[in-house]
Amino acid sequence: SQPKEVVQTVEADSTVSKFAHAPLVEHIYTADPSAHVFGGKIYIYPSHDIETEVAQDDMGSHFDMKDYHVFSMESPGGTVTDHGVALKLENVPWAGRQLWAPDAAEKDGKYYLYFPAKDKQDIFKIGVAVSDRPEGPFKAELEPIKGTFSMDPSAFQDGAEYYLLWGGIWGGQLQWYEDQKLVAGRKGPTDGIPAPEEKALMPYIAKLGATMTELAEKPRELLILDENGEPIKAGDNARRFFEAAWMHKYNGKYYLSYSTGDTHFIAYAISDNPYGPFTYQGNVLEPVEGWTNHHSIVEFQGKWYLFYHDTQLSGQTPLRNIKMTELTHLPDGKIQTINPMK
Ligand code: FUB
Repeated sequence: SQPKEVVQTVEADSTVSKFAHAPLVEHIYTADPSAHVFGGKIYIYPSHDIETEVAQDDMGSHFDMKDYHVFSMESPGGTVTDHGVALKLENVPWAGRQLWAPDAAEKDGKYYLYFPAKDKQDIFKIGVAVSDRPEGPFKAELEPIKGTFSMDPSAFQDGAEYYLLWGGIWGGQLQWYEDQKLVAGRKGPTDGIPAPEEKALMPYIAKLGATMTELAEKPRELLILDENGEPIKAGDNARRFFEAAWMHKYNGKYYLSYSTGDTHFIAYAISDNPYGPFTYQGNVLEPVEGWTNHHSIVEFQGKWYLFYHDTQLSGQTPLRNIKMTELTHLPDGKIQTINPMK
């Protein structure tokens, strides 16, 4: 049966100062908000956090999500509509557990939900589900997308081209791969993490094929360099990639933003090319309440917005709430760092 829509008014007034840094919804826990503008409306594709009996561990087992809800809003600060359950874990034939951070893309009137889940062998893969409507419900493909691994997919459209980005270390399992192949015997969050003076693990990108349900090419690493043109090192915890890769384009430049994980920043790097190399610039967002930091950046009616989460409603890391605030690109192309408390 079709889930009932829940409508929640965030603020009566639609000015930025009124909505900035307030939870967008309070009736369920939500996290990892990927936002896009489809048909003139803002659609948000978040994780749906739930309370669980699963014990906390270093691989993030306590993030035990079982479905996705899609939200929409006509304008920042306006009414937020919960369109109900868009996809359930039990309806993904290959998945075993943990529906983590998703994203979506639109092409030719069809909508594609990209999502990570652990397969029946407990290995993260990235799946895709399809709908005729931005809010779903989505129907999952029978198998994960061939050639993908790890988690946190995000979709980036550049004109007629669509790309998928992904990856995440520790609980995201990226450190278990060499040359994109799973190395037998790697099990824990640090098995396979390079030594501190070695190059950090980087996110991946691949162009999507015409069907949007397959990769059109072998995935490539998105290299992030420091100010001297050297790859960011694995021990540079305040700047190295951890998870939550997101790409946006501003003034002809490509911006790659990502979470630094254990140092809790959303950092960013800039390139002239979607495949990189990218040069580290600084932070988009300072640490939020709760361990994880995960975001998206989207333009709506000429203004830019940051979507992110914290744990304001629960005070507990696995029970998060999504938020949004305005984002500013400065005249030199840098992003003004956002303090989540202001
Ligand atoms: O929501 C589960 C995981 O927590 C996400 O996939 C990560 O990015 C972190 O936010």
